[in-house]
Amino acid sequence: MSNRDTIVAPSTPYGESGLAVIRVSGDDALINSSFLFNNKKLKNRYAHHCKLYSAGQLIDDVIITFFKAPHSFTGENIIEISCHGSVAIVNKIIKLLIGADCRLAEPGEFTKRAFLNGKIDLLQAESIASIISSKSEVNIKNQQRILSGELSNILIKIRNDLINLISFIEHQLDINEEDEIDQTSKLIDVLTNIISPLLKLKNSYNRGKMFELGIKVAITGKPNVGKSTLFNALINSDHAITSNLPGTTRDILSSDFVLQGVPITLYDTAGIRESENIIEKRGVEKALNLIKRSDINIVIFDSLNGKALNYDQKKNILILNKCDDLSKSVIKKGIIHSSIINGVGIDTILDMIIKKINTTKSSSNSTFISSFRQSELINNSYNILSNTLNIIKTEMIDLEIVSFELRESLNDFDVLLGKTTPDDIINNIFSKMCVGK
Ligand SMILES: Nc1nc2c(ncn2[C@@H]2O[C@H](COP(=O)(O)OP(=O)(O)OP(=O)(O)O)[C@@H](O)[C@H]2O)c(=O)[nH]1
Ligand SMILES: [Mg+2]
Repeated sequence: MSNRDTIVAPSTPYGESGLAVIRVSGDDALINSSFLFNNKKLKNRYAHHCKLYSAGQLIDDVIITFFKAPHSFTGENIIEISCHGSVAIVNKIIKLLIGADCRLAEPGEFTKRAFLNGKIDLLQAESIASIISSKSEVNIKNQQRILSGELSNILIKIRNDLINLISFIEHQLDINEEDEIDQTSKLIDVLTNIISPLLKLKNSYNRGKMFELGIKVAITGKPNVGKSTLFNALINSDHAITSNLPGTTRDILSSDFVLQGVPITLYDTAGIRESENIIEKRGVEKALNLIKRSDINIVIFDSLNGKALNYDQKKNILILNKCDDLSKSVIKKGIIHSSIINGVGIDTILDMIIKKINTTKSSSNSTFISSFRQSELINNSYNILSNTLNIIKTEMIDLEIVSFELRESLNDFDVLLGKTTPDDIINNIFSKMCVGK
């Protein structure tokens, strides 16, 4: 157990609310806070109804729960005070605790202590931060899997396999040359098995990032094809101005909604055409830029005015609009025929967005990574291991070099799990969390 000082912070946001929770953590949490509840004896993991007094004045009627170390979130003694959600009451209780040798917790310090006390590893700590900030059900589901240790277990298994492989190679290095048997095919097999789950994780990053941050869907096309009309229909509001004058939309408009648990940011853009008007020109530049950054582009063509062009259908959803004689939308040659103004085709377009998302989340039942830190380390170790495998396959191998490379990669796993992560990186991870987490 550590002898860290006692920290205190509200764990719920400041403001008017039914309840607010204040958390106190440290070896001395009980000693430092017991004056508040008249030194009442607290049973472990039991909700106690108490009245808090200061200088004979009632502060609030509260529920106090005591979590005895080491079976608490931080691994230290924790006191959780559930009071009425008034800023004045929360401030008063915190002020009194600070006067009794507690100090205000830094952002993420409770989670940092859980990490430092070995309750969770760094991947699990990162998943807590992601869960708190996430609006995406798919991401939350994945982060909960990481929090329960799924990603850690995959990486621990790869790390153990690497250690065994290194031991095997070091043993080979100790054997006399005349007793040596060619182990190349064994090395290739073992290393291939180590690399395979790593490659899966490496490839999951783009998908993971998309589910954590949401998916950008841009509505694009020539002027007057009905982009803003579709934008309004999809978000069910008259947010964008529509008119029969080509060049109505100039700036990019955006709106957020959630589709099957995935957060979507939908963008309406300026119609793309050559223009002498400096403002319209700027709008077209912005639209072209957005097309590059978006995950999905809805490209609209006007059936009354020109033909749908052949676009790549991987990232694009193609729509031929103003097919006003249709009672139901049809899809011909991969192009949705719609009459957006009459509400025909909206459902088909939404279905198509879901279909595109689902192809990208094809294996959403397996754990995916969404953190840049994790992705960089996994990429690095993947590159080292696959280069080493190629060398073993193609050249006369020098086992000393192989062993050196494997150790390099081993280091990435230790940093990933937080075993040897530099302090500044650890501080950076926790400081991004909120106070009280
Ligand atoms: N007939 C018909 N008209 C439509 C349909 N959808 C939109 N319109 C009309 O087409 C005109 C242009 O629609 P907008 O949504 O403003 O087109 P836009 O692509 O955003 O145009 P810009 O902002 O100028 O690029 C408006 O008068 C709409 O009412 C449709 O399905 N059928
Ligand atoms: Mg428009």
